[in-house]
Amino acid sequence: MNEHLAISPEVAEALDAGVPVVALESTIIAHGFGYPANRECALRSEEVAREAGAVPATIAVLEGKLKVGLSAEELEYLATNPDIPKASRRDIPVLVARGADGATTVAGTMLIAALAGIRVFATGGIGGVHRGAADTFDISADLQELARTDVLVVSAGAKSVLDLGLTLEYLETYGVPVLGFRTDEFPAFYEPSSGLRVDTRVDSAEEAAAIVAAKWELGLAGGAVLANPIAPEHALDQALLDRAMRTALQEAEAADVHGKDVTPFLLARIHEITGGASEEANKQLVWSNVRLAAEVAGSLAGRSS
Ligand code: PSU
Ligand code: MN
Repeated sequence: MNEHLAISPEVAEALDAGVPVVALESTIIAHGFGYPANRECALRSEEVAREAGAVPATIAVLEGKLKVGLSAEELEYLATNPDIPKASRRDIPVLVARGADGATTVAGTMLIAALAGIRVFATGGIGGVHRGAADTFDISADLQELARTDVLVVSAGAKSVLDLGLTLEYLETYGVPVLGFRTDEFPAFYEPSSGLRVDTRVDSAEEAAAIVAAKWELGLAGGAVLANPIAPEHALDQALLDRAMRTALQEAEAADVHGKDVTPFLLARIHEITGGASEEANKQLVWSNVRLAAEVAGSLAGRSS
């Protein structure tokens, strides 16, 4: 066991007993929503995992420890301190050495989940290739993490503020399977479809579990994306969304926002411009992803017993 890991007793017991465990990230808590929506999203996510038969393991770096499974107080601390920095792969050694706090991104959460032996992780949306990346080189470290770390990430696709076509190309190049859950298209977070096809459609949690199990049995390192479209009744109005995205992208450019600040800036502006409608959609899609992740984790646990 890694000396920097601090796994909660409940998660450790579940892992020992082969009970399904679902990892959850903390950037979404510190930077994905305002308070108290972030707290509600995080607490309800844990509840949804439990209702679906899995133990939730929310992941963050606290006082230099890689925490797997947080207390209610720790969740509250993350929800009320937006100053806690995003923690991706490159940041984690710095935080550990300094005994500092970090809210883990998809990349950061995946690598800590893998250290703890957790194979399934639910989030809202993954990072991706940003529009204009040919000039800025802004490609989320989430994609490289998917290429190297053995964790299945359940997400509602990615936001169309990103270049979704290039994001899929990148994942293809790095050998990351992208599975559409009951869809032939890659979902665009607030919208069930993006107009871009995925090559593999799965219609059940078992099918997704069988594919990642096969990948890892073959010794093929790296993760996979299970792309779960937002339910149509929770999807955002297309015109409102287009307007919000356009404005947010223009403002980011005008304000010269760079690096790890880009994604939180865009998310916050979209939430503001859509007047909370996107926040509700965001919560609903996260909970749907947690439910599906718990089912896949259950199916994987069943396969290995
Ligand atoms: N996309 C969302 N919501 C989020 C994020 C992305 O719709 O909260 C967060 C995730 O934690 C993701 C991170 O891993 O942003 C990606 O940041 P960057 O683009 O800086 O890699
Ligand atoms: Mn970036």
